Amino acid sequence: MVKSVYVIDVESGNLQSLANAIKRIGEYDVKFIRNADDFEQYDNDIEKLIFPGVGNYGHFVREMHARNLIKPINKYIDSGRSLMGICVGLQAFFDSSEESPGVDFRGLGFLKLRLAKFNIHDPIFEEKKLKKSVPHIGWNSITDIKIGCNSLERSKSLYHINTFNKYYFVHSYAAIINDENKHILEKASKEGWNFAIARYGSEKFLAAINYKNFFATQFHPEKSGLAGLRVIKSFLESIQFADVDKSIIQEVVGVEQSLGGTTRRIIACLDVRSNDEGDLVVTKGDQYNVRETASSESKVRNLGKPVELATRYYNQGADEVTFLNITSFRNSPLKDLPMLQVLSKAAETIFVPLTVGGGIKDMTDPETGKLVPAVKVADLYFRSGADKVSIGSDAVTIAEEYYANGKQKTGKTSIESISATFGAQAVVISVDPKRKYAASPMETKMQTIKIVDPAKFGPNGEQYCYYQVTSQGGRKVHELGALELCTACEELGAGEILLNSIDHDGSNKGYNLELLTQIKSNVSIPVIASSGAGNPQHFQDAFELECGIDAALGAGMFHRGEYEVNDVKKYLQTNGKMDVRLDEE
Ligand code: 1PR
Repeated sequence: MVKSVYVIDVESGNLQSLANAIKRIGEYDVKFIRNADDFEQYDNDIEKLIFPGVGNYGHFVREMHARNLIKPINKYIDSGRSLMGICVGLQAFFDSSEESPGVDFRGLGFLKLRLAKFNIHDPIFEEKKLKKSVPHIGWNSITDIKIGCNSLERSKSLYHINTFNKYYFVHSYAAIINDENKHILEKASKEGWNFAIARYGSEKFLAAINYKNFFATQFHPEKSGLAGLRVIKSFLESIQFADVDKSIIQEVVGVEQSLGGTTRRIIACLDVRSNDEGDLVVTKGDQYNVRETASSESKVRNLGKPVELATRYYNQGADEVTFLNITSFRNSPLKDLPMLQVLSKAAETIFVPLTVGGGIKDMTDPETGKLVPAVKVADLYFRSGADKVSIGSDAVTIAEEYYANGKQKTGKTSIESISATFGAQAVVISVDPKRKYAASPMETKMQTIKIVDPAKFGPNGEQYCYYQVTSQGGRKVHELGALELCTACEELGAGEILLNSIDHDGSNKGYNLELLTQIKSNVSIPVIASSGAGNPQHFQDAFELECGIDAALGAGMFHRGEYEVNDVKKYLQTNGKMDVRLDEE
């Protein structure tokens, strides 16, 4: 008999993936509760209720109040039935958040904790003259599981959460354990609360909480691969404690954790476009030329089908999958945007974060002639299963206008509106820069890079260069540097940088390390190395940069079958002594 699982939906991000995860776990169907009336209608049937949330705490709590959900949720909990919170859903169990100060943003208050933002000036980063990337985006482990006042032995798990697997976190705020709230946590432990604790840099925070009939995770179990699916399954089957499967218990000698504690994140990227016959295919540029030869008459490289390849990379251990729609379908009616179908299908079988880019901006729906704001376009993608959207060309326009009007924020740009609604972590900026040589820094207003290796001097011996950004897939060059673009976008609320390099794209000669260093040394948000990876050593070169690259992306080398994703991870672990997620071996 198919059992129902109820999910509270306050329009806060990607619930499609959670529904897919629940269906993948067993014979369940998912029903959404959007307001008090829905609660009333289903109340007596509900045995398992999940409370997911993505993005902005204030938006989430405000919606809870606006939909009159506070009272029915409390009544449900008092009835002793099971409730699971996810991410902002966990945060709503607490009292308040620095993210949304003000009395009308009180949470459920089960614990009188106030959520705080991670500190970018974390001492263990500062001593290396680095800043900690915030949001905390990536795969991290649990350092300790407290059952009441005692630590759970490592061979046991709490709802299958254990200290060996890695879990996907994406948040800027957390219940950070500090001197002010230690007494609250100690009292709660004595009263029977259980806590899973993780660390990000030198800051320890609550990664999961459990008290009697409710349980919540700060990480996203629906995006944490098989390890995460086991957590949801344990909740649905009410398995609070269990032995850790022997296959999971692995101690790897000599591996060094990153400063933050997150693993080296490996992303598989699929550039998607329609071929000359109109089919959606995965392609790959060579310095952004996706045709088989230089001639524009030649065929578009066809490397496979988007969902098939993406699922293959997920099964190979990809920590994230990115789809870049490189020919935004300008004439496609909004509801028929081809990438929506790709994402819906991909989200059915891929349980790690999905990013989609290409055409994310205000658009006019050719069918209705109506202007559709970027935040609505993004919402369609989130509802189809995306966790992040990537903005390319529009970010260049926004940054140019931002500088032109004296760095005044309008609040109306795609970056600001999507970030404010879905959280900074949902907004990636895809940068398509092209090197420009300069004989001296005086030649340009942009910040230049001094070329150290004479073999890399310009054709006329230029010893400086800077990276001009392009839009429209490299076709339009702008008098704006990659650094200036990235700092503007960070100020406007972007949560991550996908740093491509047209010069290195498709070259198999390795990433553009000087560009990566310039950008990562000047922003406080995660930077993804992209373009040029041809072998596992290239990933290690990027992660060994002192600036602290957060993730690295590959495309061509995976599409051509030269390497699998886990080949890169095993190399990083054995050769680079780096901490990677190899949970699904
Ligand atoms: O401008 O917001 O509509 O977004 C368009 C998106 O499509 C941007 O993210 C832009 O980077 C991307 N794009 C546009 N044209 C191309 C092209 O190749 N002609 N893809 C393109 C650029 C960059 C990387 C690359 C990896 C791996 N691809 O994703 O695929 O660096 O390459 P590798 O084989 O070297 O590892 P908008």
